[in-house]
Amino acid sequence: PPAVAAVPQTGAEGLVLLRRVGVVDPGSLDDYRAHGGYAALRRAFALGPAGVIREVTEAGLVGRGGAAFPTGRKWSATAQQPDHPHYLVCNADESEPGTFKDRVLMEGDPYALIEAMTVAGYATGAHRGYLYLRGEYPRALHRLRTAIDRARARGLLGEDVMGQGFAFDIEIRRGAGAYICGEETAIFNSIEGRRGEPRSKPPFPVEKGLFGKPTAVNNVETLVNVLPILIDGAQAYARTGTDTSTGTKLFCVSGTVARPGVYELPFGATLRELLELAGPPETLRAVLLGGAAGGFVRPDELDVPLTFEGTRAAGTTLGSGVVLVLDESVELPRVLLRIAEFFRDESCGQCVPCRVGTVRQEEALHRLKDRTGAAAAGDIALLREVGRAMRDASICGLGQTAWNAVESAIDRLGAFK
Ligand code: L3W
Ligand code: SF4
Repeated sequence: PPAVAAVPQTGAEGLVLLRRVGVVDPGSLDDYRAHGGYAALRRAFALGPAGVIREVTEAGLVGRGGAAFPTGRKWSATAQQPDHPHYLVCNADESEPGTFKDRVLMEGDPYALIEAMTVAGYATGAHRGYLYLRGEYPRALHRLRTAIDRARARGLLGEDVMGQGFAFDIEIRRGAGAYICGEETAIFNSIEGRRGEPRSKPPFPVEKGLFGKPTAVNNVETLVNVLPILIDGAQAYARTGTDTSTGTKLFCVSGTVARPGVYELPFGATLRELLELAGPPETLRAVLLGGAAGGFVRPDELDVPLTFEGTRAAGTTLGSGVVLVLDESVELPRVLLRIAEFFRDESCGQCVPCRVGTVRQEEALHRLKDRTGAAAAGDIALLREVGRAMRDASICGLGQTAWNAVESAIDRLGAFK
């Protein structure tokens, strides 16, 4: 497939995560090193595992996969577990509709992810890392495989990484097209050779994860952030962004914009600023923020700051950085039906609220395609009831969030009025 363009919008000097994308030769370890590669791992060895966790915690890094859980807390909890071995899992099963940022990082700067995983393994006491890669990313697979082989050949993976007495290696496992395998505990089942179904939490992976052992699971973008944190220091890193959303964020802009692609902006930039960079449509209907599990933003709300706290206050979420732009030509009921079809299709079927609820939701939206006002009231009431049951009683995030976008369209955009 063609690579998605990484759009440097703040000038190359403003880029942190994308700074090497399109600049380095992704196949060359020497080129990676010439552009600052492996300085972060060297610094990690100087700090020691506890020092690395302290930097990541003080930097305020939170997960970029959608849930924004503090990375330092996750690493510290994993490192402290008495049970061994510990594992590291990189969630690279990027499958949220409208999400393609991790792909850009993995295709354009694969050694950065390998280095960041090595740092994470060192900090959490893991000697083995699994990179769970979306099956539909063949170019990323090829480049990551090459990067792992070359890093191993140079002693940057293996029994004695950088001659520091730390053993660490990485194995790639590929998904096979199931969205649910991006859920962290479904990844464990998939790697273990079982059906890709989520497990109930708690216990959280930090305590009982892969093969029942303490496991740190992190998204690709989260891990890559660790490199600038170690190189620049936690305080310098945290100067970008806001108090509670530090650093920069990758946004996946798609839909009716002139320049779709991946944009890197400091947290706190507004949605309006991002749309200006991407070239907004003349007649904007709405923006779906945070993807299928997120919510809609109206044209009069574009000054919402792109932070975890700002989007929450606006009734949506930043999620994994989906920015899906819809103009007036879009038929909203069809978009909602498409989202409902997706969740019905991807539900693993393990728990009743989600297995049945996603079917009932899709049926109601089918009926609502041509209905408004009083004729729609019964089905909207049904959607609310089913949505509440899915949110309250589903095992995992898929069922818990399957009604978010539909609810947002009804309440915030007046769909079916
Ligand atoms: C230790 C505790 N660890 C929570 C860990 C937990 C996980 C992380 C977040 O779903 C969301 C979902 C999608 N001790 C802990 C703890 N943890 N409490 O923190 O946990 P959680 O359960 O809040 O979220 P999750 O299951 O990881 C992620 C939404 O993101 N989403 C999905 C995006 C898809 C992609 C993609 O394709 N790349 O990211 C979009 O919005 O719906 O709500 O590690 O173990 N007490
Ligand atoms: Fe499976 Fe849906 Fe239940 Fe998650 S909520 S475990 S996807 S049936």
